[in-house]
Amino acid sequence: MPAIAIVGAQWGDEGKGKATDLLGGRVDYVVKPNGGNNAGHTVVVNGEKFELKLLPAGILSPQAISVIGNGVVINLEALFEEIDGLESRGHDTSHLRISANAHLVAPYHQTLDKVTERFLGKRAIGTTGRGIGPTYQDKVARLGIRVQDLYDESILRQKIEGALRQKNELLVKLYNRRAFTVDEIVEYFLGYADRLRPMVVDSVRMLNEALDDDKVVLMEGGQATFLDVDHGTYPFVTSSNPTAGGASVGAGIGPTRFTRTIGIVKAYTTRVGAGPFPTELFDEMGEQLRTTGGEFGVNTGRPRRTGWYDAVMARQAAMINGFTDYFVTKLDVLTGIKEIPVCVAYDVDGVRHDSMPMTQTEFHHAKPIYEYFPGWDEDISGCRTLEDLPANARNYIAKLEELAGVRISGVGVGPGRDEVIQVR
Ligand code: 2SA
Ligand code: GDP
Ligand code: MG
Repeated sequence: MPAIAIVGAQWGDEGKGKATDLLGGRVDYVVKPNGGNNAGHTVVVNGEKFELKLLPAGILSPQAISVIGNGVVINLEALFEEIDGLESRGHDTSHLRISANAHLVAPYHQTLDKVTERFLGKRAIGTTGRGIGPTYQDKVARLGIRVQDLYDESILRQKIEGALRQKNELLVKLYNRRAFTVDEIVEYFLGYADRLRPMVVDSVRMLNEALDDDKVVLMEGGQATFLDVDHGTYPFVTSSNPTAGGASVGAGIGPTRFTRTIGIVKAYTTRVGAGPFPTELFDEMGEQLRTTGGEFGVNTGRPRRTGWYDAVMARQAAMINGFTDYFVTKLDVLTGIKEIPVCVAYDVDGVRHDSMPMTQTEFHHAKPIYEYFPGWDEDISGCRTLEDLPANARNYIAKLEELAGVRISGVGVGPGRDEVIQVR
């Protein structure tokens, strides 16, 4: 009954999509437990590139059932756009299931996301503008609209009336925007109801019964540990829990059923949006990582901020998620760098910290303390075992393993599905 979680260990875009795709061939269910169409996963299969946002990357594994879990917020327009996009490329999506308890992103959530960011000015979070935060806000405020509401029109109408009473007040009085009418929102949602209906399931029961039958269920986290609303660099975070605990809640699978939690970590670090980033590079090296690594948002196209690997974060993420193993991606991007710095601790106002400081103020003051490791020049994209790697690359991986205190079970050496070293 193995339930396995894949979790981003940094600020996202570590290559979770690729890791899921890689394991997807060997699992029975792939579940997205959190987030929405703010996520962006690029998966390259046989040279063909797929950019997934709302759909789990598992959708590319036809033998696995793909599930959008109860913890996800769904933009129906984006959902069908993605489904149509895949179908038009000859990819079957009939194995997609959607939780009746998942929440729906409404047009007013997207407007609110954008105007709130503008309102915050210099304090803006740098959200993806997809309405994710406002939808989760409504979920917690008990003003949310769920998938199942589409199938009871009178309930749907009542809920939308309730939500709009508050939203229109905000939009009109505070943000000087137009009010939404109940009819237009009801119409918007009902326009998708029939097409959605065959996919809607009691996903919690389905997944737990599958585990009872010894099926393998893989949870594919969106975003990442340091974007977690509880454990991340608050307030510069997303509005869900993209950690292993969040995967348990967002799929409705009890924590005792998890046998593995895999942290996906890049061999360097990136971040999109605002917030502290101790190892960030502002020089040509930062630009080199961005260009070589193709570090641009899948969803918004925004250039990602880049910096060196941060072992303090890796240890913290391992602790929060109880990682059983790490999968290090994009080692190939470091090829050609003479000496590779790795942040092993922070200097916070003259005091050394080997673990994450307690407060946000301290983290904002954290300066990286680096150790330097010799680089390599050889093309490593063809390596398939650790032994194939140049000695310095092998040494770099061994150091990351030692610093994180977690076994490294895989190393990415290129974007392709097969460009990976699986460590036995
Ligand atoms: P939001 O929209 O409310 O979730 O934004 C809040 C913060 O969370 C960050 N965030 C992300 N960071 C990295 N990657 C994400 N997905 C896309 C990708 C991003 C893109 O895979 O490339 O295309 O820009 C993602 N989603 C949310 C966000 O930047 C805010 O800092
Ligand atoms: P996710 O959000 O964690 O799924 O990651 P993204 O898909 O947003 O970003 C990761 C990017 O790195 C994608 O373009 C992947 O194709 C690419 N990628 C994943 N693993 C590797 C790797 O080992 N090497 C290289 N060069 N690219 C990789
Ligand atoms: Mg991404």
